[in-house]
Amino acid sequence: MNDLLLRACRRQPVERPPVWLMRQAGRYLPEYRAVRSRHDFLTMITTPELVAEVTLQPVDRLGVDAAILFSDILVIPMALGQTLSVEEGTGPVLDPPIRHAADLQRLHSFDLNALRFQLDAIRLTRRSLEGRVPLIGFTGGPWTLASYMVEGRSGREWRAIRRLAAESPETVHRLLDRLADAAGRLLVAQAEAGAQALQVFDTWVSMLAPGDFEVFALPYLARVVRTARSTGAPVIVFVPGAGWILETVAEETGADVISLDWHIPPADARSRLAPFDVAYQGNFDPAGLYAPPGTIRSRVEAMVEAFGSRGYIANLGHGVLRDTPVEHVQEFVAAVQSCIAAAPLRTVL
Ligand code: 1CP
Repeated sequence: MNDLLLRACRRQPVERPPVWLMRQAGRYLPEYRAVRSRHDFLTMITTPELVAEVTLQPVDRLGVDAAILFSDILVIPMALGQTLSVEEGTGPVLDPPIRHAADLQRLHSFDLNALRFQLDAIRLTRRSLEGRVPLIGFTGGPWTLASYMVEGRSGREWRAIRRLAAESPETVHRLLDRLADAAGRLLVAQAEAGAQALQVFDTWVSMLAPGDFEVFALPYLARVVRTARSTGAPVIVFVPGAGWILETVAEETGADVISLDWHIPPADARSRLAPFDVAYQGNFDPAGLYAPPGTIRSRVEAMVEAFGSRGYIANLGHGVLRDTPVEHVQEFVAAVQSCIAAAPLRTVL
């Protein structure tokens, strides 16, 4: 098996850095749009055969070094009793939203049986992959999941959850506690079903002020990572916008890999994370993939050079944008894969 990803997560030597892309299965791929035109999003993520098919699309088309399960972080709110719909234009909607302490009583207790479709999909996808590349499982971070559950949809200001956190912090803590439990249990079940690495997406933590980050986000995220690490699978943490608190995230979560957005220069991330036993992933600006292929190649080479060879996974700083030309994504992958691991002597610590 191509185990470059797993070795890089553990900071073991690699011949070259592994590469995959967040949102590598999605709208920019014509073969994804073909499946999506026949099925709605919910049918796709709840039908193991369709999950396996779409998860393998970028592996076949791009030759990436990892597959990520085609699913969504919002399956947890679904399992807790909110209705999820994904609409063209508006994005995901969760109904009814949580707005008061009393709304928590309507939630179901978390039962993995409600997400059997996802675990079945992992088993089937592993069989379809036939050991070509490792399969990554994932969940949302508690703060991000709570944000969608309270807002009921994607927010720009995320006023509903920030208001609830200010007016009734104990309500938000009760919700976060349940979400940390659910996310941790789901990741353990994913690993048992065959996921070989686990990523936690805490996408919306950046809306929090520093003090609130430490109260509402970090302890719950850390709990999820600790639970997931008990499986032995490496855990990747993605907290975009948290460049200012990188060391705290590494130290408090104990993650194996920190996934970085493009606001942080690679050399800066490396020197700040050097005291921790942690690998890093990222951090190409997704909009940089609109550039001509020659420019993509030189920027990728500079990124790989700056990150160094040990404990580095090439990726974007966030998901692939939906109108990215496929050939440009192919150039990104090919450019990483033609890099030879830099000699250890060039590693600057
Ligand atoms: O075709 C469509 O209309 C569906 C669009 C779509 C897709 C392709 C949604 C709805 N989810 C997904 C798949 C998805 N979501 C994956 C699959 C694996 C892969 O990366 O290829 C993953 C890992 C996610 C995770 C996810 N969902 C996150 C965290 C990552 C991130 O981008 O920050 C978030 C925030 C979501 C919520 C969500 N679900 C769907 C959309 C469009 C969104 C984002 C909404 C928003 O911007 O607030």
